[in-house]
Amino acid sequence: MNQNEVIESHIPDLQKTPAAGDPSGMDHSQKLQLDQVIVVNDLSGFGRCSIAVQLPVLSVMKAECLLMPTALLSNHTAYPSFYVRDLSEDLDPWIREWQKLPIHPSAILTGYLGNAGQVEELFRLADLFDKEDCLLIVDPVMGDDGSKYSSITDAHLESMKKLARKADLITPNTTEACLLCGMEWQEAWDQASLETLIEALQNQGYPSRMIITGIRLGDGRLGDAIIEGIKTTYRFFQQRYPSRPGTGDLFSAVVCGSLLQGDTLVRAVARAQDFIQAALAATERYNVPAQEGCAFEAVLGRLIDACLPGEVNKVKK
Ligand code: PXL
Repeated sequence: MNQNEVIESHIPDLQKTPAAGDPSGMDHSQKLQLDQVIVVNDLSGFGRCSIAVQLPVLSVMKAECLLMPTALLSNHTAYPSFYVRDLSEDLDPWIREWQKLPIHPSAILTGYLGNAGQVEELFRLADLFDKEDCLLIVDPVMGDDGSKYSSITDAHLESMKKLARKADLITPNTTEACLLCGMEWQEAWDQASLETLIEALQNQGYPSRMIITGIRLGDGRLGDAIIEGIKTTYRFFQQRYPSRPGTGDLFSAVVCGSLLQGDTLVRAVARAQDFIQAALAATERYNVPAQEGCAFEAVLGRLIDACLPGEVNKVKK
């Protein structure tokens, strides 16, 4: 056997028409459809966050990413120094060009928005592209650990409240959930205080599907509340690893990819939690400084499953 034969035998013949009774059971007569996801977030060149981590995650989950960067940064803002170029002026011409293109997204996923004007642009984007069966997922990035980011003005908060009310799903952390409904933030939560928070959000017109992330119980457990109308499911685990920049972006991307593959909201959160815990565990084994985020590359392959695009049940609003 010469070497060429060995190599050839490993290359699948993609052109070959499958024989009747294909053992995979797939119907090859129909064209499959990849889901398009519009990802609106900043692009930080170093530090593993925002678009830089969401694009690979959604790609391995078989979604086509359409990118709308809200700002370019040399590295994320947890570093003492960084270069930033705000792209607020570019969003309008970007959207205008997109109107000429075959864009029919199954989801719009929003993350960091630089100012109130950018949030308003998102309304235009949603009006144009958020058609029936398109999921609008808003991660209302505004703060952490009980504090608003310094860039978040009152006008930004008010616009973000409006955008969150328009969403099909929001994924605030506890700080952002409190900002959205005006409740005081607390470090540790219990069932009663969580119920008060959820009720306040529900009474203020936020969507029936919400995931409140990064909830600390005060006994070392960390987790998420998955709210679907009157039903809330809690998923907590013992926190083994400190949080790192970009985990929120990884979380919303995995949830988005899972929902497009037909998973329930609870299953989508379970996949996101498991992926991030595996990524944090792998990160410990590599020499990755805390600011450089989560070495998700080491476990990215876990998100590839047997499900091919177009073969899954699409989530309905
Ligand atoms: O989600 C993390 C993140 C995203 N984008 C920017 C950031 C950070 C965290 O610091 O600074 C610009």
